[in-house]
Amino acid sequence: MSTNYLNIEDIDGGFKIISITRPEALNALNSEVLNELNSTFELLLGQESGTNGVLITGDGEKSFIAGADIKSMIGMSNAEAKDLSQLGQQTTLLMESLPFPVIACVNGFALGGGLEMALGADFIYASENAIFGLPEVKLGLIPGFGGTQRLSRLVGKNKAREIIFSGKNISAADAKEIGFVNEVFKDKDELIEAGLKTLKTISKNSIQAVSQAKKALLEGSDLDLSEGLKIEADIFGGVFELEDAKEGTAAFSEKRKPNFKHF
Ligand code: DAK
Repeated sequence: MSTNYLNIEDIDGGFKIISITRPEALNALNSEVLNELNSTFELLLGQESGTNGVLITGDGEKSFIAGADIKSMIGMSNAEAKDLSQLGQQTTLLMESLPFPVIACVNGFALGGGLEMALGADFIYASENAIFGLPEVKLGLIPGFGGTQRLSRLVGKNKAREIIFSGKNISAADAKEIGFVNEVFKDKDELIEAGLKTLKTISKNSIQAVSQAKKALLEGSDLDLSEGLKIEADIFGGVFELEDAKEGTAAFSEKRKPNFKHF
């Protein structure tokens, strides 16, 4: 697939680094970038894509994604704004449903739609220069790519209210303290190295099982505990149909390393 705004690097072991590359606008998301991300995620959704994990990052040092493209929103009609919002929401939904881990490696600005995109990954690593925020209310807007929904589920309603109502910038260290960044690294090189190391560690396990655990977490996240436990039991049952469960348990009893089927 040819892309104008994405640089997709294949890394040994079935990993990919997807870099958003629109330097003239600090990697802001216009509909072309969102469409390219959607097409890429749709391709990766096929199990035959041979992928065991993805890092999503922003090209260069200065910006992960500086938000939705503000200039392209000027004068938008109600219908156009809704279409853009649905396109961005679709991108984060596709990313969330990928059957392998996705880590957002945030370097520099992750504002507005940029933070919302990172929140669609499985978790977030950041470099020390990362700056997070949902400044939409400063523009007379509200977060439109899932920010009002995902951030509050992750950090609680009151913290989310403070972040969204104030539109303030949040440092990497504060984001870790609040709980939406897992780890902070010195610079972009260390950030990417750490992201790849984590993907490699995860891929020593059964990616089939990781994918099913991801599904259980996602499907159960909005339900009460008893409904969530039903989802977990269903998915747990389904895992026994998969080759890796047979291989993993057999390998344990035969005192050998499992030979998991990766995608
Ligand atoms: N959109 C378009 N262009 C952007 C941009 C953005 N979000 N951010 C930066 N740029 C462009 C700048 O306009 C500038 O272009 P030129 O003027 O040189 O042509 C270039 O990138 C470099 O930016 P600066 O010169 O401003 O660089 P600085 O280092 O001085 O400042 C900055 C960096 C990140 C602090 C600053 O650029 C800035 O404040 N950018 C805007 C950040 C922001 O407010 N982001 C949130 C955007 S709102 C919805 C759907 C989605 C959303 C809302 C509703 N529905 C449809 C309901 C989401 C909204 C957002 O994400």
